[in-house]
Amino acid sequence: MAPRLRGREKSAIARFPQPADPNPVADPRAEVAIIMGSQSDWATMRHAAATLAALGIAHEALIVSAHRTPERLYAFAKGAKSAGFKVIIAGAGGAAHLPGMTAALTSLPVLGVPVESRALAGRDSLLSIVQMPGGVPVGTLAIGKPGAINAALLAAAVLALADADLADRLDAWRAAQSEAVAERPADGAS
Ligand code: RP5
Repeated sequence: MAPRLRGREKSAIARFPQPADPNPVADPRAEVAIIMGSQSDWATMRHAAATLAALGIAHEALIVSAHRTPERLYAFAKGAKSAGFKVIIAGAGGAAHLPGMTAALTSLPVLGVPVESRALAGRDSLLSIVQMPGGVPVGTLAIGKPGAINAALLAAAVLALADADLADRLDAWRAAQSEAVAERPADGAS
């Protein structure tokens, strides 16, 4: 049974408007939800948002903490499919149970991004997310910014299966990436 939510808490999750900054506008077309355990995760997860934006994929970023806002997590995950999301990207650090808990509550694909923790450089996050027992999968990406970018690219690949225009944009993105790689290294280049 869904938890009973009170006034402010209830309105905070209605079609998942933003918890303040930095991404305050709910987009009714959003197919990808980017959730994260804390505002502090945004420095990493913003790279997923930027990659989706570059590919023209509507998305929504939300703070949903498994341990600080468990009822928000429950309401989000149970309602994500009917809200129109098709893929969930979940970033968390430390004892990072957000992706696994989300996957337990929805049949949507969940991609987990281990956020680089201060104490253990993200190894704790990685192991917390990647070691799901068989039966409830979380697709786990690399620690930090590369994982956030790749989560967005994987989400794009999933959506592109049913969206030929997006498939073309994704191919173009990959081609541009290839073209940007010089054949020879040079001093001062990055
Ligand atoms: C996790 O705890 C979050 O995902 C974050 O990576 C970590 C630290 O959170 P803050 O203490 O910075 O809010 O829940």
